[in-house]
Amino acid sequence: MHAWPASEVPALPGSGRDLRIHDTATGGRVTLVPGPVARIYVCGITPYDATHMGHAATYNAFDLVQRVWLDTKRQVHYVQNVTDIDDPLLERAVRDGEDWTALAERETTLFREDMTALRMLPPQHYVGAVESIPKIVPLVERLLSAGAAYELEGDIYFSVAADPSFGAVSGLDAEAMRLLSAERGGDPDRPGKKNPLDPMLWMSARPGEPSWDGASLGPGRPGWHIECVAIALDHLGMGFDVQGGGSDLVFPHHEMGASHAQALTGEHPFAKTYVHAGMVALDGEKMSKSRGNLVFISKLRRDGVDPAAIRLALLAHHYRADWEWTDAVLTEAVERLARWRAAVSRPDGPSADALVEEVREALADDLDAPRALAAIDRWAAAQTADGGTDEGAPGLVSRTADALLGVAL
Ligand code: 5CA
Ligand code: ZN
Repeated sequence: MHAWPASEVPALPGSGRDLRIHDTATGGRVTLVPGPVARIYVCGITPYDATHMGHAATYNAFDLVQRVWLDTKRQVHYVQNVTDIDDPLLERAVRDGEDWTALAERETTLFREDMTALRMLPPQHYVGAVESIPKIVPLVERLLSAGAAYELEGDIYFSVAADPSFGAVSGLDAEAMRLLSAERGGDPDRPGKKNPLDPMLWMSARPGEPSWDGASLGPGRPGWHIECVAIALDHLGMGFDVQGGGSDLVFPHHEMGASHAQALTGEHPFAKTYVHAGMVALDGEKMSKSRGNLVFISKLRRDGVDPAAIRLALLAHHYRADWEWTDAVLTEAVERLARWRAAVSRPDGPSADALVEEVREALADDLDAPRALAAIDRWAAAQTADGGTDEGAPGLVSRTADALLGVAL
C-alpha cells in the first residue's frame, strides 16, 4: 500500500534532546537512545469509518516522537498497518450493503488525505493486513510446530502459556485481562480453549465471509495481533524502539503481539518501549466508531477549519491524558493560530533562540506539547506587547513550530 506525501521538516539550529518518555511496560520513564535509525511501529486504523479526533490525537503523539528524533539528526524508520480485514469492517459492510473492499479503500484514502492535511509524517512502510497474509501464514505454521499454538474446530489459537513473559506489557491480573479480552475482540468464553485469554491466530473460512489460502492452515483469515507482528517483524525486526498506539491497545493487542513475537523468535523484547496515547472522548464517552460519537477530521476540513488549527487543538492536550473534545477546544486553537500567525508575520521580533530550546525541552520531557505551546504563546505575547529587533526571530519561530510540532504558520 502507498502512504501519503511527506511535508518537509525544516532543520533547526543546534541539536535536539533525547526523548524521556513513559513506558507502559515498566510503568516508568525511560530515556530513548535509538541508533542512527530509530525504529517505530504505530498501529493503524481499521478503515470502516472516517478518521476521528481520537485517531488523530494518537497519530499526533507518534508524529511528535519522530520529530524529536529527527531533531537529534537521526533517521526514522516508521511502519504503520491498515487492518483492512477484520470483523468490524465486515459487519459495517454488511450493515450498509457495501462491498467490504470498497469500504476499506475509500476510508483508507480519506485517512491519507487527513494525515496529509494535518502534516503527519508518513510511514516508510504502510502495510495492509490482506497483502500481508502470505507473511502471516508461515508465522502461524511456525507457532503450531513449536507447540505455541493449537487447533480448535478448525481455528488456530495462540497459547499464552508459550511466552514466559506474557503479562509484562500491561502488568494486568488475570481477571482484568479476561474482562478486556471480552471487550476488545477476544472470545474468553469459547469452550475448549487452553486458556480463556488465548487469542485467535487464524480463523477458518466462515460461510459468506472472505477467505484466503492458508496453506497447511486451510482457507481462512488472520487474527488481529499476528497481523501487526508479521508486519513489524518483516519491516523492523525484533527489538525496535517504540511500539505505539492508543491506550485501548495495551491489552490484549500489544500484550499478545509481544507474546507472539517472543514465542516465534525466542528473543525478548518485541519492542524496547511501549508508548500509549490517552483516549479522546465526546459527550463523556470514548470517541469510537462502534459508539458513533465522532468528530471527523474530514468533516471539519470540509467546514473550512484550517488543519493547522486542528493540529493545535490536539497539541493543547498532553498525549497521555484522556480528554474531551468540545467546541471550545477548537475555538481556542483557532484563536491561538491567528495570534501566532500575526506574530510571525512581522519583519522582526524578540529573540527566539531560547524559545527553540524551551520547545525542545518540553517535548523531550514526555512530549509535553502543552508546555511547548505555552512557550510559543509567551513569545507571541512579547511580540505583540513590545516587538523586538531580531530579524531572524519570526522565521525561526515558524520553523520551530513546523519542525517540532507540525504546525505550518
Ligand atoms: N487497526 C487497529 C490497530 S492494529 C485499531 O485499533 N484501529 S482503530 O481504527 O480502532 O484505531 C486506530 C488508532 O487510533 C489506534 O492506535 C487506537 O488506539 C487509536 N484510537 C482509537 N480510538 C481512539 C480515541 N477515542 N482516542 C485516542 N485514540 C484512539
Ligand atoms: Zn496493531
